[in-house]
Amino acid sequence: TGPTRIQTEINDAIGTITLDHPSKRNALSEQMVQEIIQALHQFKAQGVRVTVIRAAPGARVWSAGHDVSELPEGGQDPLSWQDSLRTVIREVELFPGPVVALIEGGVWGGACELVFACDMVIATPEATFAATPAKLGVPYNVTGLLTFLNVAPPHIAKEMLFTGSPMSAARLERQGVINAVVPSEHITAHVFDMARTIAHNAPLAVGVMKEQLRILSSANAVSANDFERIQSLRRVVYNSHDYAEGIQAFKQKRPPHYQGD
Ligand code: KFV
Repeated sequence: TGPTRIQTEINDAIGTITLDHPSKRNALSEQMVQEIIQALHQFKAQGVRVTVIRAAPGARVWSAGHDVSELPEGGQDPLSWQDSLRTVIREVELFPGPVVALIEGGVWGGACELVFACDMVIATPEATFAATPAKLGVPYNVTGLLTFLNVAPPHIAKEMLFTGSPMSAARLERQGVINAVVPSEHITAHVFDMARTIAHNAPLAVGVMKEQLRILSSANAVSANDFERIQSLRRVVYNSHDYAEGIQAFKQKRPPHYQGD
């Protein structure tokens, strides 16, 4: 049986992954993530030089982010090493060629980080990007915050993370956070032109530059002591009443009541 949450295609050494689970707004469930990872492995084995990740043409939601029904309700790190979002982001970063995000519609939460972790991002004027951990009470993890800091100026990263509000593609393009804003009728041609240009270049050189840039951009030294302090602060958050409240409120489709404990 083939994938059911995504569609895949390879043409001229360009692989396309289309997120295609509109009934759950392309939420990044364990199953969706496993299918994306399998596609990336298959692309690598078949010599794909550039991968494009998109939603179905005309989608109103690119992805609703982490599947909240799969987040623990408390007492456990929701974004641990094995978490599905963390796993798929590592796979994108380690894919041996560029991964280009083609964005139509709303990008939410963990999907916003996944998109920012891609090597290039092209969006339609209607696309929006929301970083939502503060909306749900989630203590975001260290590498996750680094994804934001590596692509956004600190004030923009903070505005996104502290407000959780959707930010327009136009504003993010002005800030250099995304590469281009292209109307929906031209975005596919634009992205595949870029992908073809890259695919005609020397794949080993491109892949090795990607790997060097990945290593350089995560070369921030954090001491063992500081890392353990951060983990203990995060533990306070995911053990809090507010974290459980945030997840339960989401599942019950009601606004959360946060009290700061
Ligand atoms: N997880 C699980 N199910 C989700 C979901 C999600 N993130 N987003 C939507 N769904 C389900 C929703 O429960 C409903 O299921 C169906 O998808 C359609 O959603 O069984 P049901 O009731 O049919 P609707 O009706 O809400 O769709 P719509 O009115 O079109 O609104 C779309 C959208 C995206 C605006 C809305 O679904 C939404 O606000 N979704 C949640 C977006 C969000 O806050 N994502 C952040 C998730 S937390 C996260 O990623 C992380 C790691 N973090 O730290 O914040």
